[in-house]
Amino acid sequence: MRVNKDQFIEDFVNKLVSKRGKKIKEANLLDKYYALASLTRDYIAEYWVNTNERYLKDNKKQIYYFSMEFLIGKLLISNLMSLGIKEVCEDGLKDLGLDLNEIAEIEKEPGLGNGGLGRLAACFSDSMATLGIPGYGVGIRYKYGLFQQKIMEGYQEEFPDQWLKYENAWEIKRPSESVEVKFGGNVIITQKDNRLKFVHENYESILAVPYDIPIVGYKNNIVNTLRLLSAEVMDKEFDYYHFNKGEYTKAFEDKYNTEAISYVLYPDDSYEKGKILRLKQEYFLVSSGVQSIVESFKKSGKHLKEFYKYVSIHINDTHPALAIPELIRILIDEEGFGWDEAWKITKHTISYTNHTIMAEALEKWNVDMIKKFLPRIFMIIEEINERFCKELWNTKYNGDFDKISEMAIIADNQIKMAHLAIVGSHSINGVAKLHTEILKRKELKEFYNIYPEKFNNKTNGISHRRWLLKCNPKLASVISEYIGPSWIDSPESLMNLLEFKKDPCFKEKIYKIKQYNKNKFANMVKEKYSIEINPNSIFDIQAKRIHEYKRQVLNVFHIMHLYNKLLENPNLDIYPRTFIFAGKAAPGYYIAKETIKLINSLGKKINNDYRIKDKLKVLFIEDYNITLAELLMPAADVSEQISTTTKEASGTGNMKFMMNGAITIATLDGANIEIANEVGEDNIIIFGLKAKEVLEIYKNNTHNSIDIYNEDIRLKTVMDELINGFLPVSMDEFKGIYDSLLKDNDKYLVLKDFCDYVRAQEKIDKLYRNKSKWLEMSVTNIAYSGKFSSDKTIEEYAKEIWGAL
Ligand code: OX2
Repeated sequence: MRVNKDQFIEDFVNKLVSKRGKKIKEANLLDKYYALASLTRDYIAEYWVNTNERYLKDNKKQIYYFSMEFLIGKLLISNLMSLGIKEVCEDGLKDLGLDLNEIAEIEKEPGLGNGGLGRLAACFSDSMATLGIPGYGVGIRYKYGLFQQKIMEGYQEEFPDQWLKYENAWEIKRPSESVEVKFGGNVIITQKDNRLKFVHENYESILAVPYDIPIVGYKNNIVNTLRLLSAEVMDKEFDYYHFNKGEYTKAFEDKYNTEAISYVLYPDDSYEKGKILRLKQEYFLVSSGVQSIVESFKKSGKHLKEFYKYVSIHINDTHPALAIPELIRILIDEEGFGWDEAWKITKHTISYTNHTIMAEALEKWNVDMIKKFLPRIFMIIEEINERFCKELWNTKYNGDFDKISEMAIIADNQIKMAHLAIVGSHSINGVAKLHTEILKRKELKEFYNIYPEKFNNKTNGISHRRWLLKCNPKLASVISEYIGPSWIDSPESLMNLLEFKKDPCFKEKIYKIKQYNKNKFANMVKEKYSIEINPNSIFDIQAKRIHEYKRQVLNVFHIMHLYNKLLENPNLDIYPRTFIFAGKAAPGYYIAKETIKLINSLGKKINNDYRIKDKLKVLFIEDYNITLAELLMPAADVSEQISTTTKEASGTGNMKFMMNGAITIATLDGANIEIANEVGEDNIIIFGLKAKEVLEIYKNNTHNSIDIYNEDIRLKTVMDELINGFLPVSMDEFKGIYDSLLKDNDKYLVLKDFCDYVRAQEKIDKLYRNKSKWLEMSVTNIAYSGKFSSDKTIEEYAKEIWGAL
């Protein structure tokens, strides 16, 4: 868009008056933020309206991306950048004596996601808008996002994330587009004209109120919509009968119970507990989403028979898989379709992404629960199951009861959501090549055998606009200086940087930018934690959810080992390193919380040990979120991607670090493999067991962690230090971790990979000393990172799954 500085200043000053009732002199930072955000939304509005109008006219396929999580990050700066007016605003504000970054910092980040899955949904939304794909995000407007993490005495403490405490400057509430979602009750079946009729009775109604957030395409005048739904009571705000009796809690009980549906995001990443409230959240999302889509489709005048030709509904993992029976319900009960046609329309409309093979993350709902809260939906799932089992019986598995019960959607009083998603959709994709292969050959092998055409791979991607252009402006600008700005529209042209990988002048610039970003980070650490870190040390970062399979403990063991070596010989020549950790643990995940305490205890001991002369520092930065990630990625020298091979479906942090020039130390897991294939083995440090070896170990149970413990004295020393008083905690503080590794035979193969990890870390120490070589590697990584832009991934989804390009 076009706005000049004078116009902007005038608009801003006026906005401050109209929105906040203040003049510049009296306005505080919050006033300035809300005035600027509101003005930016005004600027966006025109494009938003035009985009919606155009989508209606164009007759193109509309994509609805259903996700329980959207981790979009702060929006002010990125929206200004997408509008192409960031510089003008910055200048205008400067003239007024104001600083854009200071104002932008006060924005509250919507933490509506746990980690990779939610951030992926955000990157995809960004890419769809930028590519001009009519894509809508559909999610929940949780009143409280992922908890705020504070570290107290080394322990994680959780606090409510009050991101809506003031107001959300970007959203527009649309009460007139609210829909009713029904829970509970019973279904009456009647017969009329040879057709069964299903009438849902005695249900409880909840209102789903949409709030729309603009998703601004990058300098293309397109603005898509992220629709977040909030639960409200239908009509009766409170009960006068109880109120008059002075029973205030009772008077508001219904309202509270209803609204609780959209209160809190479940803080579990790759883990499902099967709780009723979560089930209600999931159905609330899909029912309101699907109802609105059908309504707006009907307004277009087209026949519902053709629904799937104009609408794709994509489900982000199985969490929104109830969209399948919900669409069937609407088509049959409300629109009068017969089963066969409703089934066909639904299957062709829905596609599904699987994000994990870990058993504890696979959703299973208790039959009685679904029956009670969603009686009609249960009937439909039963029907799908019956027809599917019959199909198996009549085709491939005649007489094979075991096979059929293994593949059934309903078995052992449970509904398996992955099976429902596979049977009721036309496409199932994994999120990296290895992950998709494991789905096809192992975890979902039986389904692949009968539906090979449904399975496909779509390796994850990240938005290079947020993860380079916005978070690392200095690097972005030097890249444009050397290869021109075309990489912003076509990220694969970052490859042109390879030409400069041996250019000393270019490399020096890259070095200086990294130093600048490291200094910025070090200053934050000093200010916030009063810890001095050496910006000339290697910044070695592991930032992600705390999970046993991600193996933060392996990283810790290596640090302890280095520390032991230094205690033995304080003059040991190791390159100074700062180990930085960040990430949240699910509040009920005991070992993950112990791991946080372990990192902090180790940090306390090492950071205060003068004997090792500041060669090592260990930091745990609290409250990892998108905002912190935007500071961390540009400051990293080393990116830790050390999951147990086969367990990390893809990873996306790996791509963000790489894009900012960090060197990855990694197992050949998830998308690490594809990163390694791009940059070549000289530009990434690979260690550890290969997928085949891990699968073999799991299959034949050939692994004994006690043997490894007894054979490797370095490892034995480190392990014993967990429980012998070496760390400044009670002796049994880390017994849980210790036992999981020895008594429980180390499910995630930490001990098995330790030796090779130490070797790989020694390689890093050597390589970093060769500045020229290191920078060459760093440039190579940046150059190939364009291949992991979510624009490319979304193009593949659009062409190969949605048929929308
Ligand atoms: C995550 C996966 O663990 C991660 O490997 C992947 O990169 C990300 O999704 C995006 O695809 N919950 N979170 C995930 O899976 C589940 C389930």
